[in-house]
Amino acid sequence: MKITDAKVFVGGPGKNYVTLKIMTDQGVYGLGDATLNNRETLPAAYLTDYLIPSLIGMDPRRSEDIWQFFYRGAYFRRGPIAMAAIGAIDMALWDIKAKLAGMPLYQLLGGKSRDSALVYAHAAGADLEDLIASIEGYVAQGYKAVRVQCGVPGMPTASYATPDIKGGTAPFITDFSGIRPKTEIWDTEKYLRFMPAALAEIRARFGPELKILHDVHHRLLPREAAAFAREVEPLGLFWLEDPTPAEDQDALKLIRQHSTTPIAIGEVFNAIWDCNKLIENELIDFIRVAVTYAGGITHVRRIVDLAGQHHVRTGFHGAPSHSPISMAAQAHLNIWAPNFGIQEYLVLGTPACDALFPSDHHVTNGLQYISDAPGLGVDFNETEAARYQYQPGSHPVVRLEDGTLWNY
Ligand code: GCO
Ligand code: MG
Repeated sequence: MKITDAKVFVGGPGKNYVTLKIMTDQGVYGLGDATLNNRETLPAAYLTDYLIPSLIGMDPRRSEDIWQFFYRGAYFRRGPIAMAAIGAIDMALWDIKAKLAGMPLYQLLGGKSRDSALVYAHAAGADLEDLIASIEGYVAQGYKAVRVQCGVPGMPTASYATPDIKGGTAPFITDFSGIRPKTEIWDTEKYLRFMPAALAEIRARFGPELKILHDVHHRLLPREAAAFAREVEPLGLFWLEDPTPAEDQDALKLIRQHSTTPIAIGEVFNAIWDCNKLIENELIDFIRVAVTYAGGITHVRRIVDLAGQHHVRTGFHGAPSHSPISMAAQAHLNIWAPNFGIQEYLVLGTPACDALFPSDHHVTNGLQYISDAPGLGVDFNETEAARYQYQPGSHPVVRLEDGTLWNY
């Protein structure tokens, strides 16, 4: 069996999804997602210029050897661009393998460990009242877990992932007005004075059952993060995410020494080597990698297994930039992983998105139910794809009030 061709598409409804389609001499094809938010043309070029020419002619069933070939063979290993490209190939090969077996992918991983997988939605408000209304909306839809982000009084701009005005909708992270980033202003002291009390009000308002998550988005220093985690400890958060940038894995020790608030980290990691110390030293509770830029199912499964040895559960990244293909790959891992925790899930199911990526994976009452179709269980409509093209966009950058550049 041989790979005969592979094509890359960039575009989608309001997103720049990078979709890989691998064709074989037996008519079976596989799909992968290489979307790297706001750098989409780069994994696309890495695939087209460097990987696909070697891929053609290979036996698609040898997914392990193909992964090793592209990872070890590159010499310059890792990094989000290369790992997103390798990840897309890997997803597509597992799609092919499961289609050949006539089974949904989760059966090849070891079968179902649960009937459905818990997901969380994103609630956001320009202020606390606005945020509470947003949470109420998700609770009314049956969500059991909600990430809560709130505008901070006195902060000169909106905070991370919050609307500019009351009643507004939180912007999708990407600003499509061009490549040049807008600036958000950040003030740690204002945030630290406001956010723990806001979380306490949310807990009091919604009671003990709601699973409350909060994303600090890398903005605090380790000592500040430790103090924050300790202060909110009585609120029983489901998790506190990215309290501090994780380039320094040792920084997480300080947080752990001062608090039992569960810590989630890893959406920007590309490899097991970014989180092995965090996991082995049991400094985190949830690992947030994504099958896209952490090298696909083959590599993420290794991270999940390492995590499982150390009481670390999964909480895969599911920002809106992930296409239904990687969300499907994660759905299969979620239904299998013995150490599954939660899945970030933002409503993908707009009519335009469903038309581009038909599937019957679905979320009801805050629970994700998996498709039993062979493979990943998601398709790609090339006629629909022809309607879209790449649109340049960017993340904001963050500065302190005096102009110092900070972590977005
Ligand atoms: C999350 C994330 C994202 C990122 C985005 C950047 O927890 O979902 O923090 O929303 O900001 O992926 O491109
Ligand atoms: Mg995050």
